Amino acid sequence: MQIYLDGKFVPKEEAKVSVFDHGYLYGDGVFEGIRAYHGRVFKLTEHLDRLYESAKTLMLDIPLTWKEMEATVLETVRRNNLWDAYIRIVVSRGEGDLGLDPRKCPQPTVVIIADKITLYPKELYTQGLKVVTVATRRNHAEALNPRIKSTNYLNNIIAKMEANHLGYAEVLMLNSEGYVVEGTGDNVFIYRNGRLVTPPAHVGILKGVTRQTVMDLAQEMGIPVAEEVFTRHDVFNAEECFMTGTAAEIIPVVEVDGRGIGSGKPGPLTQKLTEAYRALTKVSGTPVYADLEKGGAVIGD
Ligand code: PXG
Repeated sequence: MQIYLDGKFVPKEEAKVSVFDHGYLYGDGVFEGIRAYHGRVFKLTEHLDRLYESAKTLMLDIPLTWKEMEATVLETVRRNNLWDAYIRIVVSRGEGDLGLDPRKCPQPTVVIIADKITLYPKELYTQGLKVVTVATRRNHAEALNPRIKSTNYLNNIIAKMEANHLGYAEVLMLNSEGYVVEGTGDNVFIYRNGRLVTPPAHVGILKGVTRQTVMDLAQEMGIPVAEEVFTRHDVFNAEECFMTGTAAEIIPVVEVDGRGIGSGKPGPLTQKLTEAYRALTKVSGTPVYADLEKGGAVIGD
């Protein structure tokens, strides 16, 4: 495996970062998780835009231009001869001293990993997911804005641990006012009375790339989509519920806090959107290999 680290491609064994890196010491950094399907990187522009926006808010100067980053992501996938991949970009504050001060970190660290994708078990999609809410609330946007995809995921990890402790794999997180916001690594949608609803960004969510893709697909299907706040009560009484994320794509949610959602099985709209999403991933994205457009089958360099 070849990993991009600060301007060079190095073998996995040599891809080492300093223990003085503030990404390690303080979780000071930003990241993206992106997928490639059939030799094309899905929604690369949207992921890179979000990476640069997260960095801007954290006053973190990414040492590569947007265009250089795009080219380097494609090159990382190419060097590893991958067609289907999970890509991780991490930009951390870089090496500094033991204090918090980011001004002591002159050079951000840039890492790009492209690995084989591990798919979730099929049962997750056919049987659906049972989730719970927990006591830990999503970060307040005025404390640590969830729109920043930072390398500090303790809020989500604590919530996930609470769910695990109760015997569940995933959480439906609430904000400090009790509104439903998102999962620990996925956005949430409910469907009721012919309308698809997802929480708006201002309640404190990461604006998921998959979330936007699903909203676009629903619109194309003629299904009204709204960004509105809602509570657990609205979820319990929804006809369908699902979560969206780059890794999981669209996962049906069939139970929340012991209440079965709709029929208690993955709903027909969830299934229809899943099919549409999968169809889209097959045909769209930034080509990794130059002659992909011509139907060539060259793998790697
Ligand atoms: N909300 C949060 C908090 C996320 O971290 C999403 C929503 C979905 O966004 P996209 O753009 O992927 O549709 C995410 C992203 C994991 C894992 O291993 C998940 C994410 C990030 C890192 C790891 O489950 N999710």
